[in-house]
Amino acid sequence: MTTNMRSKNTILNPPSKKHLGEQFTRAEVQLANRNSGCLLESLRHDVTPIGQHYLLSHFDVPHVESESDWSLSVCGLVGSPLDLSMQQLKDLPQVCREVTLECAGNGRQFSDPRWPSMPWGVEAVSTARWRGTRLCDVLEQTKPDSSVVEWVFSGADRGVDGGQLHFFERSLTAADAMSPDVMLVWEINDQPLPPQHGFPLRLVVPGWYGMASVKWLRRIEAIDHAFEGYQQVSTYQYRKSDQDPGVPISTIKIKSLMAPPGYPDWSTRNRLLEAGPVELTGRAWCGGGVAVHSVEVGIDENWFPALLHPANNQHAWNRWTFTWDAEPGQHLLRCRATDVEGNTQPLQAEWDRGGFGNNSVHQVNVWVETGLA
Ligand SMILES: Nc1nc2c(c(=O)[nH]1)N[C@H]1C(S)=C(S)[C@@H](COP(=O)(O)O)O[C@H]1N2
Ligand SMILES: [Mo]
Repeated sequence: MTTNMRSKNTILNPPSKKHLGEQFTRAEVQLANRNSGCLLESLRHDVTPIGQHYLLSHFDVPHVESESDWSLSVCGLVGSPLDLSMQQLKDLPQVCREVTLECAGNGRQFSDPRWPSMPWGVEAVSTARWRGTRLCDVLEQTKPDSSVVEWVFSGADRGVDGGQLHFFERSLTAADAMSPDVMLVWEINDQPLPPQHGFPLRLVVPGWYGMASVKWLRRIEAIDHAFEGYQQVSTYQYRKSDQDPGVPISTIKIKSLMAPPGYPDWSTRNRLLEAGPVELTGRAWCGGGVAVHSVEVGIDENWFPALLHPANNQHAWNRWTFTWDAEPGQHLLRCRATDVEGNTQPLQAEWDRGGFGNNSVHQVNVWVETGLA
């Protein structure tokens, strides 16, 4: 961001942010009520039902009555700028893909001390069937200049963070934007996008953490330098300390979750199970075009190989299953995935200043009894 832009949009008395301890604040609970995680039982679906897909919107959901009110402008360092209606976009060749999205802040509540932001547990991950058109085809139509370094994607939502008033904007390098995987999307699970998921148009960047998939997309601009907007450089960086300039967050790390077995205890979500054989199941996924290699299930201190089922496509999660002969008593169940490059989920969360990229293992507390009626 230029000095000029920074001073223009700087708020004089921004709310201060400090790391938090054990107690959750009212502000965090308010964010948690606006932004929901997937229901863990929905992990049994290959495609997360609409309404159970996790949700993360930083500012207000823009008010858009009709897609006829919308157009996408593609501008900047291009020979032929475009202004496309939704109908013109829908007339382009369509692609439909199942893609697993995960929020980079998933697992933040386990980081100690914790950054004041959306206090995700483990649930900020889902898989949807997205329909749209390839971004690269649209970009190529504009005859981009050879000086283009990045493409900036602007959402219609605007708000304050870190004392800066800004639209939600993210960039991709010219090479990443031209990947045939990246989609301009208007449908989720065969329905028009609901308002909260980006109606009428969003970007979906398979294999990347969710922040790259800009919702309410209304402008794409070609620029000849690295974009320095707030959501690009001031946040979404892995940082070891307040002073650390950070490493940009991009693709999704190897991770897995378990669909909690048995019956939930209402307030703790701990699980009650009947003794005997029980099929444990869950999902494992990894971004950046790297496949999942294997999943292990932890029963107390022992680890066992799970059966890994093929994914529906390269951007969607895998299902895993494991049959456990549950014995009476209390147990800790865990799952741990490894990718084909040999990266394995850590047992403990690695601390990050913003609480990003926590891919530590999922833990489920169960108690097993005999003779449940
Ligand atoms: N315009 C806009 N796009 C956005 C966001 C946002 O706040 N505004 N949130 C991002 C983040 S952080 C995530 S994880 C995903 C979540 O997408 P979903 O709410 O459809 O699940 O959207 C991304 N795209
Ligand atoms: Mo996110």
